[in-house]
Amino acid sequence: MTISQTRHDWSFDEITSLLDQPFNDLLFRAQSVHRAYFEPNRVQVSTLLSIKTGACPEDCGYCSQSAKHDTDLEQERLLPLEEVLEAARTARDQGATRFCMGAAWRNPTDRNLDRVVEMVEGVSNLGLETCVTLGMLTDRQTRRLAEAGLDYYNHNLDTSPEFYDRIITTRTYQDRLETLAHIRRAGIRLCSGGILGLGESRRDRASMLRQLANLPTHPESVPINLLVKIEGTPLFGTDDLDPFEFVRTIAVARILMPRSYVRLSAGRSDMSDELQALCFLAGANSMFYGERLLTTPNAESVGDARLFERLGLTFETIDAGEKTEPGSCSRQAV
Ligand code: SAM
Ligand code: DTB
Ligand code: SF4
Repeated sequence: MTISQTRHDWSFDEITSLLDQPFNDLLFRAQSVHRAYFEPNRVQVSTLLSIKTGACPEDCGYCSQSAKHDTDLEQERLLPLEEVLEAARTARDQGATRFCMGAAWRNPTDRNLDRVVEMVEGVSNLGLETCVTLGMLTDRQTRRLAEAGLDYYNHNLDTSPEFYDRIITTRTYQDRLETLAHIRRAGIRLCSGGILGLGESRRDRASMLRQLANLPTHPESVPINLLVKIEGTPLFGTDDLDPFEFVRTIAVARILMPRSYVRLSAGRSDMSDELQALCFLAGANSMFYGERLLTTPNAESVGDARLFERLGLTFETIDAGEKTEPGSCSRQAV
């Protein structure tokens, strides 16, 4: 397959007709695109750590950390630097190349940001790529993170603009888009995707993908989460999504954003090995690895290792000083 220009002008109809294709046709096309841009059997691996847990003023209907929901979560203040670095060392020794730190804030205060900056510098000195997700940022805060050498900022659109206010009412879609623009302006790489299984329709999934694919530059990393249903959240008890819909959405993300890493994110612990294999076939080439996501358990590492062996997949590695080049096949397998 020839490598074509990436597009930023996808129409809603084009995207729904991709989602509507027969499953085999869609997967064949997604896998062909994937092979044109990436080593097909390599998966980038990130490890997550919640650096500040719970008591969040936002009301995201899926989230254990909202102060507005009555979940069993234990709140935690911002973790001490040494504890974060210890977790990062463990993640690195287990094969992660990126360490993602998440905080349950609507936005960080400048004082808190000073402490996150120390964490970013410390984790970076361990030879890991850094990612943080801290909520909304001002331009000045974003520049500060860029100066600290932050590699990625995670900020998800979560769902379509049409479905959004069924899930979150304390901030708007436009707020999310503006934070994404601040991050881009500061030259930080973007990690932005969404959650499936919120009760949205296929049209909503198409609309969310359209938002991501028509950004002026595609996010370098596109996490596709499957809702982790958490007791006490408004979305607990939502009907299960047809797993093939999840695979279809990954396949279409791969086709629309061919150079981006598509991450098979939250929800793997509820997926069979066979479903995860289909996600990799559809073009997912990144995942979270390690005991926990933010507040919930992740798929077990021993199971992941076994699955990788059975599928002949390998973890991506990074050479000292190298940074990820999306869709460039510049990395090596172990
Ligand atoms: N507070 C920040 C924010 O919302 O951007 C950062 C942390 S927030 C937990 C990061 C992302 O995790 C959310 O945007 C959402 O996409 C995902 N997430 C949170 N809870 C989830 C759940 N129960 N299931 C699946 N994904 C979830
Ligand atoms: C993303 O898209 N998913 C991650 C990360 N970015 C921050 C978070 C998943 C959270 C799953 C539920 C939990 O553990 O609280
Ligand atoms: Fe807060 Fe982020 Fe959870 Fe929303 S997703 S409640 S902003 S921690």
